[in-house]
Amino acid sequence: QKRMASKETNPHVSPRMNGSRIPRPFVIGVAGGTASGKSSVCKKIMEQLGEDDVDHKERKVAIISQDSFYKELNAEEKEQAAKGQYNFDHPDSFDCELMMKTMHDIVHGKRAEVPCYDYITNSRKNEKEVIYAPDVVLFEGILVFYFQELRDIFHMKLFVDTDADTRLSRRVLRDTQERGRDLEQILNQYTNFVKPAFEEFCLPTKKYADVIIPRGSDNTVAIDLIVQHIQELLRPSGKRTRHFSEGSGSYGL
Ligand code: UZR
Ligand code: MG
Repeated sequence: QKRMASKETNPHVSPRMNGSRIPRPFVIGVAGGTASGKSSVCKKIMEQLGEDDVDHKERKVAIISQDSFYKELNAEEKEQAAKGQYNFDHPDSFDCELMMKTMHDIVHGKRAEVPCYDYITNSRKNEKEVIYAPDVVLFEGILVFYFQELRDIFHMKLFVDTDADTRLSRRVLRDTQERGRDLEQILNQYTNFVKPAFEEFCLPTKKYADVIIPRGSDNTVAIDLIVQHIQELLRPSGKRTRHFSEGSGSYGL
C-alpha cells in the first residue's frame, strides 16, 4: 500500500497516453578500471539509499553489472579464454544488442531478465536475474561510458578512480581466490589486454563522468554526498524536485 502511494508521488514518473503512470527508474552509470571498487561503491550507495526513512527503505535499488552482457564464446574462443588469450576488456566482447535491449526495458519501467555470468567457465549460467521496475538502477562496468547509446540513458555518471597498482593487486587476489586462475595467467592477461584496453577504451571515458570518486569505496565522503544528492532528486516533494525526461539522461528543473 505504502509503496504504491510513494510511487504515485515520485518525481520520476511520466504520464502515459492512457492516463496511467509508468514509474521510471533513476539510472546511475558507474565506470572505472578493473578492480577499482565499482561493485563496492554500488553496494554502499544501495545500502545508504535504504537507510533514510520509511519511503526510502521501501525503495527498490537494483545493481546490474555490465559483465552480465559478455558475449557467448564459441569453442575456439573458450580455448583462448582458458589460456588467458581472449580479450575481455575490448568493447567488442560485449553483446551490445542484448545489453541495450535489456537496459531499454529497465529504463522504461518494464520487467527485464539479466543473464548471470560465470567467470570460472567464461560463460552465461542457466539462471537469469529478473529485474522488476526498480526505483534506482546502478549499472556498473569497465566500459559503461564507452557506448554512446548506453551513456545517454544515465541520469548520473560516476567514475571510480583507483590507482593502477592498487587495482592490479586487488585483481590478483580476486582472480586467484574467486576465479580459479593462476598468477602467471593473471599477469599475462593484465599486461596484454587489461592494461592496454583500460588506457585505450576506459580511461578516455572519464571525461563523461559527473563525479569522479578517488580511492573508490574507501571514499565515504564522496559516497555520502552522492547518496544525499540522489535522495534529494528522488524526494517526492520539496523545492529541488526534478522531473526526468523520457528515455534520455537529461532532466529539467
Ligand atoms: P571488473 N573478465 C574475466 O576475467 N573473465 C571473464 O570471463 C570475463 C571478464 C574480466 C575482464 C575484465 N577481463 O578485466 C574484468 N579480463 O573482468 C572486468 N581479462 O570486471 O570491472 O569487476 O574488474
Ligand atoms: Mg566487477
